[in-house]
Amino acid sequence: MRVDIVSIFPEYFAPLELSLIGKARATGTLRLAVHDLRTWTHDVHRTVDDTPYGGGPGMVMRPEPWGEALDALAPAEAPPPRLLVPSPVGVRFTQALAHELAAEPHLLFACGRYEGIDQRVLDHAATRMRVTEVSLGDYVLFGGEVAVLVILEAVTRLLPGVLGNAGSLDEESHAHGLLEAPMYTKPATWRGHEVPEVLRSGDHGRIARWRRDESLLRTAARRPDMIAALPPESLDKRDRAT
Ligand code: 6GU
Repeated sequence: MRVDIVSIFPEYFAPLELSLIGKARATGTLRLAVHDLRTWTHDVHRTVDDTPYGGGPGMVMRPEPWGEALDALAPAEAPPPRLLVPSPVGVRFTQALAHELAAEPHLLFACGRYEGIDQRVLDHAATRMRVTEVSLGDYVLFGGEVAVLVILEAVTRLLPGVLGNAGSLDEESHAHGLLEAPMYTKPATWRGHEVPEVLRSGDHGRIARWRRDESLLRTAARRPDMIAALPPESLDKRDRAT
């Protein structure tokens, strides 16, 4: 997968050298480039923002540098990337969207700051490529940079070969619309707290049932919205009893 990121703070992306994302880059699974939006300014002050039409607080990112950046990174003659614009007015980022993005050959992230990017940049880009404004949740960040780190981490771990144990993708929280059961490792007793007996029993049927029950109880307590969204046929008779 190819990923381009445009931001006025390229330094935010230093952590993408680390850990499994760094490894995915080193092996070529992820071809990532970070670009400074000010590359596409031409005045001495390298201005990227101006006051909003119609008034109001804050500043808006001017369209010209963004237009040139998108022309350079998504040239008309090449297959268009999918443009992602992190924003609190975007669609909610979910595991389902992470899977969808992991199947794209080329993602282009446009990080806005201040009160956002001039709307015409998105409207014009939409005439040439798929544009998706994405939000992490119902709160406001200073800008899109941290959101891109979150989205890229969720997407990169879904790319083939990135996770050592692909089975963990199937069992994890959100894979089946439920939160995962609690996990334990050795020692069996620690500071007076015991690992549940069933997990030490070696009875795989009982263990699977216990994990399913814990998963349902946890999800019902913490995320009743996820229980409400479950297709009824995904619950068996034992589940309903839980
Ligand atoms: Cl993606 N960007 C900004 N600026 N704020 C947010 C967000 C994104 N998601 C939640 N709040």
